[in-house]
Amino acid sequence: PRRGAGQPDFPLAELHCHIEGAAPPALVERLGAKYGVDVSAIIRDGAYVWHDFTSFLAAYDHAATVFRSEEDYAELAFSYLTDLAAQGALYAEFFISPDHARSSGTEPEIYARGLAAGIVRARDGAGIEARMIVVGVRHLGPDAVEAAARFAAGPGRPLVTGFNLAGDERIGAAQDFAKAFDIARDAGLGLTAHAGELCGPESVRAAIDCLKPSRIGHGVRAIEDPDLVRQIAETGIVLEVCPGSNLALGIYPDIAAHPLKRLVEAGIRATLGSDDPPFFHTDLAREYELATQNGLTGAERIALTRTALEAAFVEEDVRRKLL
Ligand code: ES4
Ligand code: ZN
Repeated sequence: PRRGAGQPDFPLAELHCHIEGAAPPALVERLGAKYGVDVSAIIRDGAYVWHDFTSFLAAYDHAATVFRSEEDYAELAFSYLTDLAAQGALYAEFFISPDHARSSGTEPEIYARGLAAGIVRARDGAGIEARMIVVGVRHLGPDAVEAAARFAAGPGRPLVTGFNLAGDERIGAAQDFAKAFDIARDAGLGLTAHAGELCGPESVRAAIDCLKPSRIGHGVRAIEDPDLVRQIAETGIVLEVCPGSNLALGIYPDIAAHPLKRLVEAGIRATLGSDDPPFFHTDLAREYELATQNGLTGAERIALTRTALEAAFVEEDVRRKLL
């Protein structure tokens, strides 16, 4: 493990990372050249270029189109997970999107199979364990999100253990996606949903009430409603907090303004995630450093990892070995 100055001396884990959002710009440029896809509009001087959430999503969508073969996806998952293991992580869950697979001309089955091969390779090579969570993209509408849920629920989806609602939180109502979550729940998948990032506490409330997830992606803007903070603490819903992402997107102006410490002090169970690390110039080790800068104690940071393992969508025998 990478253990430089200031690196935590306890294991890390993350539950919130979008796999195409973890693609190193150099890998996207290499595959872009291989497949004749011009990526110069989204990568300049080796870094992704975007200026707000909408243009970030567009850059992400474009980067995703250069991953085409089963081996491209295996390489993507392997590179993400071995880098994470080098930071000291022992477990990760990452989001996969059948809609993004299709946009690159890849069958979602091939996409999931390639990514699963990357997980197995990283487990054998670096000792890190991982599972996949299928996302529906909310701005594509309820029918697309239901189709994603049906894909996640389908037979023969090795290492897929959860379902999530991603995309633009400002589009559509949580209620519109209740049927997709019923499909995923009935298939035995773990449930999480993005809310309380671009929109406020009313969005978190709607996600909890309509979709009944055990975890919320981000959820940080729950801090704006003390009754909601109490409810989340009392019910034990876990927040997948991504401070570096929030800073990059300007949700908070600086780390001192971030509500992580206040959420933890209110008794909310939280974990850390890197979300889309190279897009947001972050990685999981930096997320733990940001937690320190936000005022979390050593014990509170260790609890972030423990909560991740407790809230992970993983088989109980594997969880027991990790804890
Ligand atoms: C997202 Cl669809 C998607 N991809 C990457 N990052 C995201 N954040 C929210 N939705
Ligand atoms: Zn996310």
